[in-house]
Amino acid sequence: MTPVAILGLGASGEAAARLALAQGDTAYVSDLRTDAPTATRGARLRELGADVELGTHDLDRIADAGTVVVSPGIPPDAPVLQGLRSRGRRWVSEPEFAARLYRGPLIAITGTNGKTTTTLLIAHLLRTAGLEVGVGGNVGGGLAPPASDLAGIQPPPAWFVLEVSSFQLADIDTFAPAIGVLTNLAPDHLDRYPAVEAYYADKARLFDNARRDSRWVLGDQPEVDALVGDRPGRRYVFSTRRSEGVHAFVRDGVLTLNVDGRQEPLLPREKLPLLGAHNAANALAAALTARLAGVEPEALAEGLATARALPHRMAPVGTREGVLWVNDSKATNVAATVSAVVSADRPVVLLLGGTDKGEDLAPLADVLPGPTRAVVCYGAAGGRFAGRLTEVPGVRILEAPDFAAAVERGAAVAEPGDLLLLSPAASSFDEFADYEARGRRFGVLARGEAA
Ligand code: UMA
Repeated sequence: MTPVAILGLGASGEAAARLALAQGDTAYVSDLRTDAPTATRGARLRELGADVELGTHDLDRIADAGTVVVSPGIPPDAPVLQGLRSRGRRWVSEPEFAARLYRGPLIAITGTNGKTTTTLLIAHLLRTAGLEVGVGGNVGGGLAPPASDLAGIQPPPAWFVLEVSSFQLADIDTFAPAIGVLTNLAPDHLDRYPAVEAYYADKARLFDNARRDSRWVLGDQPEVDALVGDRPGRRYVFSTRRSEGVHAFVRDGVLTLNVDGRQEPLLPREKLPLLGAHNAANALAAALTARLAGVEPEALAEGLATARALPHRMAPVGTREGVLWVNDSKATNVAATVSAVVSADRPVVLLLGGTDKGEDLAPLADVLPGPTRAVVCYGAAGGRFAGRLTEVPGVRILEAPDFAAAVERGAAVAEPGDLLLLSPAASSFDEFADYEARGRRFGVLARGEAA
């Protein structure tokens, strides 16, 4: 019998296999893909002693394994999972597998939006207070490792901080955070779930192993409240909408906590280096969580003041002639750009364009002109974007043939105090390898480094 069978050989499958091998177990790892990145991962694992099979899943062997670990990208209706189900075999997600081996308390963060920012900010606040932290999970993008890579940290850190997705929560069993954070809920992943209720039900599994001493940090939203229901544990609510009856809020423009009846003002909202209204909520969630983990208000204030935006997500990259250049190149769809526009607290010159994915622009048209002084449409999508948005009363549309011309045009019409915001609502492939290359180019132009 193989002790551990791992389904899927992406980042989490590879990490889970390494962890199994480090525990002295043998591991059978299989993935339907045979492409070069998967083969490279497979070769790495074989060198460590794993049994790797690409192009198929050996159902008999998997069903016979001691533990079956499933990657989050494998949907519940995948034939291999149907096969296991029909044999009455259960499986676990990768964070469940990993967290069983953690020797230290766990903070788990989930929610539809803001979970990566909140996760990394919690880690930053704990570290600012001098605590050792193992941070990772669903984070992705090379910003932090999968859950399994944290299990081997020696000596164990003071806190494990894990972002967990609904896909990962779906297959937990004993997973029990000391502090669980649910940032907010909104419909998402409807390509995988039959209905939003099923998505929320997986999120609700965060509370499966709730105990009286569990602590829950919750967004101020009826849906969140309903999801917690009557689970045990103490509840702490953060809110950007009210300051009464909640534990983290903005009062007189200051991010403030009140966990045990005492107000603790932390930092003026405007001194938070993270742009946008949604980041005030993320900062409140993170500060509240770190406070519950024992961090003093002074260290929280210092940590909030030194927080940094994630690369290519509402990241300030330079100031020229009083205009703040903001790189939100990760906004490759309409929803992401809408959230950037509505979060702006000053006039915006918006750079919009790239490869047209054919998305409906109505949600963007609905929030324009909003804070925009002008919208520069460029690249392959530029013509359609300009045509659609010109219909919106009060929007000033400019057009440019390509990215460089759009940046130049935008910089020319922006006035001191404005944001020049690259939040393109489209992918970048007409001119760049990916959104990161586009964002880097914007940074180079912001700093005036271009030839
Ligand atoms: N596969 C099979 N058999 C099948 C179906 C799929 O073998 O029947 C294989 C695929 O070929 C693929 C693997 O299974 O190689 C699935 O890999 P994966 O998609 O789980 O990829 P990972 O690299 O392990 O990344 C996952 C998360 N991805 C998803 O949840 C889709 C990453 O989250 C996460 O960072 C990583 O684990 C480490 O924990 C990314 C994400 O987009 C960032 N998450 C979603 C989100 O945040 O909204 C949920």
